[in-house]
Amino acid sequence: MRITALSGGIGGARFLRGLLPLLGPGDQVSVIGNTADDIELFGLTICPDLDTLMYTLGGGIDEQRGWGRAEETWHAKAELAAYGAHPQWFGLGDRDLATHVIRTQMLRAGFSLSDVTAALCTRWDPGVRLLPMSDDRVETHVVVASDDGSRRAIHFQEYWVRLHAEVPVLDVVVVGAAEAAPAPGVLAALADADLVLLPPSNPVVSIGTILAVPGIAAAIRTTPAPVVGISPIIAGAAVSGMADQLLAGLDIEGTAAGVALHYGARSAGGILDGWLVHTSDAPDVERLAQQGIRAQAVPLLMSDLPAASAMAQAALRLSGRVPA
Ligand code: FO1
Repeated sequence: MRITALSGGIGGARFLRGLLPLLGPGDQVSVIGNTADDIELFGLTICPDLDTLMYTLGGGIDEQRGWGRAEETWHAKAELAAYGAHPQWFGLGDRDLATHVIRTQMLRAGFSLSDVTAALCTRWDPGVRLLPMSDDRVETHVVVASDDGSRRAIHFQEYWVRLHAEVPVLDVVVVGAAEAAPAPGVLAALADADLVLLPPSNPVVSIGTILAVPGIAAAIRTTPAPVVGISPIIAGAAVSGMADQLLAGLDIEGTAAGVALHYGARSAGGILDGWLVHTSDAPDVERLAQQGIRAQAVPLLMSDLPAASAMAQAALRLSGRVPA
């Protein structure tokens, strides 16, 4: 079975880590990773979601943070701060830096982000084909209100890491998306899939940014594969991260059903066939059925690997596709 998943960082990576043990030798997984979180710092190109997927599935992730490397040290960060280098709010660990150095070196040599990602994955062997959503530069900027009432756009990482998503969101702009092309293999991974999954990633800055790349949403709408998503919202709150604030800022209903309806039923021109909601959101199942989305209420708290596998199992069952 060929499974293709769209994914951001921590939530999507942990879900996929639960999916892989359910699969057999005849199954293969392609992951289309969000690159709109990417940021250039100290001359280095950093791809947080691709790295979180690669480290989580490759066994190098720091489990407590959910991002960056295990057994990390922060000497380079301290040295940069000692020089007064900015920004100092983004944590670049010593082990993690090697990934950014290799990536930047290869990009400067003319390799595409897809080539770089494949090269880095030969070390980490994540067990999936990890595809950037695009090889072109796409960057999420969040429009926030300034103290003097004016609006300003800041990089998503500044909004999230420096401001802890504590300022009201007026808009989210995915800079460069309209001019970007899907990376090689992305559209085929969707058209040729036996199953397309939307893990519980952030619907605005992870899944939404992937869908903003021209051609990708259409490929999901037209794939013969069933499309099944997992709600990142439980009882009206994001399990982690800042989805609540972003959904509110964009006037999208911040509930399990609200996110599903934002994606839309495929029968109504959207991208979803099925949607898993947490048991506490069981009332949403009927509401979604009336809108053409087949929903099911199962436990969605991804507290550990078995919980993630149970969620993945429920998604496979809901899709009607069981592994070989
Ligand atoms: N998240 C933080 O909250 N603080 C950080 O200092 C930080 C550094 C960082 C470095 C590399 C990397 O790959 C991810 C990093 N993240 C950090 C997480 C990152 O902001 C998020 O994982 C994604 O951008 C959102 O999913």
